[in-house]
Amino acid sequence: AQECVVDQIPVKEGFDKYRFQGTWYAVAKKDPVGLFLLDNVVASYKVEDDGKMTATAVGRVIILNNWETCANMFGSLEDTSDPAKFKLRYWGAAAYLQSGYDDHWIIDTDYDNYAIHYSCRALDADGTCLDGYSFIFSRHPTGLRPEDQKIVTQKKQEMCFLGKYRRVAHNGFCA
Ligand code: AZE
Repeated sequence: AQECVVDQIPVKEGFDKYRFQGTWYAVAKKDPVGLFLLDNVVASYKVEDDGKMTATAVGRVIILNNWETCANMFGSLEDTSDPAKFKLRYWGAAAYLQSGYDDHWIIDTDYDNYAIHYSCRALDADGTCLDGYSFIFSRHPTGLRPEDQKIVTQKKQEMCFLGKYRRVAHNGFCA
């Protein structure tokens, strides 16, 4: 009965934002409703001197009338009582890009190879996620190591997003 209730989805225990710093390549994503980063998504996290985590992200987008560009995005992550659960305030380098305030949960990571991100934007009446997105990140631009794929599949299931992901291509478009 608890299945898929957002509040019950396990997150990384004792998440260490310092070890999470640096570059992460999106290898797969589950899209939310509406505009989103299409591919060539690379995120970079940093813990500032005051202990607050910030992030940048780049990715190919198509906005308004089929205009293809690279979105340069910025974010600040607000801590919550759970070290793996943040609130992400984000905005674009240009005004025509999106801004927002989303959950930013780290479901699992080994810090050196893979990370599983989750964000639910809207809850259904039963507590399950009505509109959410997720990124599978790798430290390696070439993708996930075979030994990490098993863990990722298991976690996709726990997020109730299994079968909803698409591969994220990297072809140098935003490099
Ligand atoms: C995330 C990594 C941490 C930093 C940021 C992220 C989210 C970015 C978006 C961007 C959407 C842009 C659109 C532009 C037209 C989670 C990838 C900022 C949600 C749709």
